[in-house]
Amino acid sequence: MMQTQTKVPTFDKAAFQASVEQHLLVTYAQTPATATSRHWYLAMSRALADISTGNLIETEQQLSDQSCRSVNYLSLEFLIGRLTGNNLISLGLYEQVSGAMAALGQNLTDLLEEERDPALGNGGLGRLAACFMDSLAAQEFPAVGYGLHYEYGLFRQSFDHGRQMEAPDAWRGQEGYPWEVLRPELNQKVGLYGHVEVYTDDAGAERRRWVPGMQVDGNAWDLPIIGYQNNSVYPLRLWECRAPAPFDLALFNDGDYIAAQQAAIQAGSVTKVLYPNDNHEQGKTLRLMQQYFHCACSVADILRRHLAAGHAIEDLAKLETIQLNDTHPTIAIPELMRILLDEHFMSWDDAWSVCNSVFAYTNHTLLPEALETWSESLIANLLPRHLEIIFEINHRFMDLVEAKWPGNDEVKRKLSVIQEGNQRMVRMANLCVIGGYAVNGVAALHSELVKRDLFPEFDALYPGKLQNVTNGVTPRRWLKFCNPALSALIDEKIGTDWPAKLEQLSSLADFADDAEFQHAFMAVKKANKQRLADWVADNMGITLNTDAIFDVQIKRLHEYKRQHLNLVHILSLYHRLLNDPKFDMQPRVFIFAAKAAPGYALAKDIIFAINKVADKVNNDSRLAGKLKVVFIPDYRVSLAEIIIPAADVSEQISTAGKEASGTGNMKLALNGALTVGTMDGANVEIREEVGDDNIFIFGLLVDEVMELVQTGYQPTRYYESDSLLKASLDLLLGDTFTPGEPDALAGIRHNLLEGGDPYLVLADFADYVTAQERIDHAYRDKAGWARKAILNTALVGKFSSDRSIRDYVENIWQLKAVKR
Ligand code: 26V
Repeated sequence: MMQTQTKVPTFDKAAFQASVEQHLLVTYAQTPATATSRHWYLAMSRALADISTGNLIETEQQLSDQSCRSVNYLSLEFLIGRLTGNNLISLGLYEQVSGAMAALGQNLTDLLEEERDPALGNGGLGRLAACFMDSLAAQEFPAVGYGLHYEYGLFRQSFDHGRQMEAPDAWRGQEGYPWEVLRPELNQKVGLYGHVEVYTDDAGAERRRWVPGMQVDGNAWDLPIIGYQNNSVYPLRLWECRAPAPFDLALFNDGDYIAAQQAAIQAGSVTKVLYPNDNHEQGKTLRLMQQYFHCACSVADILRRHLAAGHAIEDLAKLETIQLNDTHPTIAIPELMRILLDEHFMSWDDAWSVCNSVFAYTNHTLLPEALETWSESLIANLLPRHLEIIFEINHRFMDLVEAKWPGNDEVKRKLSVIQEGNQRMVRMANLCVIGGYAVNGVAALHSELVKRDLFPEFDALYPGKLQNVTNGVTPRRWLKFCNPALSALIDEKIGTDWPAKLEQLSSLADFADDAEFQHAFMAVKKANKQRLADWVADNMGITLNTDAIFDVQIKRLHEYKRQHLNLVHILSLYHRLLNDPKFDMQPRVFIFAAKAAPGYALAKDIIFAINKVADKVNNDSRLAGKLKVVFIPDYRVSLAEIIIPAADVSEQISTAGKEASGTGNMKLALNGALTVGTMDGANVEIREEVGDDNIFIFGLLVDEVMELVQTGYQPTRYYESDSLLKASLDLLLGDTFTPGEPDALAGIRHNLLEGGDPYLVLADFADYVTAQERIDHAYRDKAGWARKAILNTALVGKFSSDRSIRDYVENIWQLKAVKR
């Protein structure tokens, strides 16, 4: 066994205990005699936050003193998950604090369960931002995360007779979140509405400036991002909007008192709630206010830091880069232009060259309904000066297009920031590509499709600007913390450096055929399955057999992710178990967890259908326990941390070309689950790493999907010619699963047949069934399965977000690590 040193700060147990008791008393008005577990958790976390806040301030000072180049990660979402347990690992204090709390009569594991997840994101994009912050801090690449301090995070989900119900998520509780610290010295003021004023400056030049109609306050809350055992702490700075009362209504909107009041009320609720849509843009004013508020506060803070450190405004791009997480913070581009032009009086060309070397943009989806456009009239009303600047950017860009493709109006129409029509729209993605120095997709395949299908002309116009950075996940949270038993086993075999150097896992491959290691590895898996089974029994009253295959699909609910393909396969198993005496299968538990956007009716119908099928299947004694279906409510980071270590099979079954990357696929493989997946997103690269024998690939390829759609896809043909498919879909008719309510599930069947099956579920069904049969067969060979599972863990080191961040650093951001 290799032994390695980790940096652990000295820990004064007595002083820490005193600090916890001090917080109990002073912050929460409790004594050890009156305190509940929740009070103990709060006081302990505050005591730890005292340590990290000190390190945060010192790190900030050091980076400012040394004039270090930093990345500013702008994201409307940071799905950070619970911080306390993870921070204990990063601080290297898990064992010590566990001991200190035990001596106070408290069990650390129980205390950690008291923390509510800060659910400040919807799914993949927000979770990626959280993993990236962790990896920036772990590798000490100077960074600030900028986001919003939503009062309510993503809604809490429950089921009422199988239907999704939504409730508000007041994640901070009554006492406030113990890890956050308010930074009043960083507050900003943000304008909204108003008009553009033309004036003559002292030199006699005509100038323009924005006179906002109202102003709101931006309050800065910092959460510490603690570097893994290195003492660097970076801020995740979340802006909270406060509307100062009274409003200057006369200035804001002469005459229309009611409209002015309404706008003022809206402005006061800018950061009330996270928008729960994932991949669907609705174009609401409040959402644009959120985006602008986020950008205005963040850009102002970046400039404040830059100028306070004594740098010239012209040198901004030398010291700062701004990464836009999808198009949600696009308005930062015209905002920076406005400040440079109107407040620093730079020439257009100088201002533009600064912008052009500061911003970079990540694209996370090709789905047309998710590509943001904002109506010109809405922007004109809320941000009149920004619209002028957008027009000027576009005007100059059109000259560039004309120079490249003289007289070609079609290409101009396509590339223009302004989309013509009876309502003119501003295309945010085009603005990002034009306004920044780099654009990246999030997996190799996705980045190719960005170049080939989404932005081919931009690729021709700006060679090299369109790049790839394959996503990754932090191994600290997604292996070391969530799977302590597997982590201990890995430590024993290869030492303890792997959480910061995940590529080292590859040496585990040497043990893939070692019977003893296989046994130990599968014993850990079994224990993790038991932990999940206990959770399900306690919270849902369903008993699970841990000898069964745990087959997991956990992600947002969306048609393109095809939870309904999984469902139709389950129906086919149900049909065969009941009707084909020769059919046999390994016992399987299908586990789902997913939230549907509250306005997405079909997604909610799919949840309902899975829940109804689960009710029937789980209680049908004819199935002899071979088939169980569990839909775990309220999917969130802390649930993923229990489900992922327990998974045998990882469902990654999106229609090829639709899932930009996926990151759950990486977490599951890292924890020894075998993927059943399409050639989509990062599945392609996972297959490259683990090898064809250790993954179950099925389905149409991207180009086959496109060709089938172009030549006229007819799902009914598949239905008519495949008796198993027909029988499975016909189970959705009648009241087999909805006693007394016939055809309650027929909407899904209708979508797949008459509705044209937009995501080609039926086209991929037969191949999916075959892939599932291969899984069933492979699982019967215990040693063979163990080998595959071990090789998955061993061979996915590439998907550490540390590697993703190094790719950004080397190919886009050009940063240097700064050690504390
Ligand atoms: C879009 C919208 C539209 C407006 C309302 C709010 C909202 C919120 C989020 C989104 C973005 C959806 C894009 C997204 O999450 N993409 C996912 O990004 C992951 C990280 O790169 C990637 O792994 C997933 O494949 C991709 O679907």
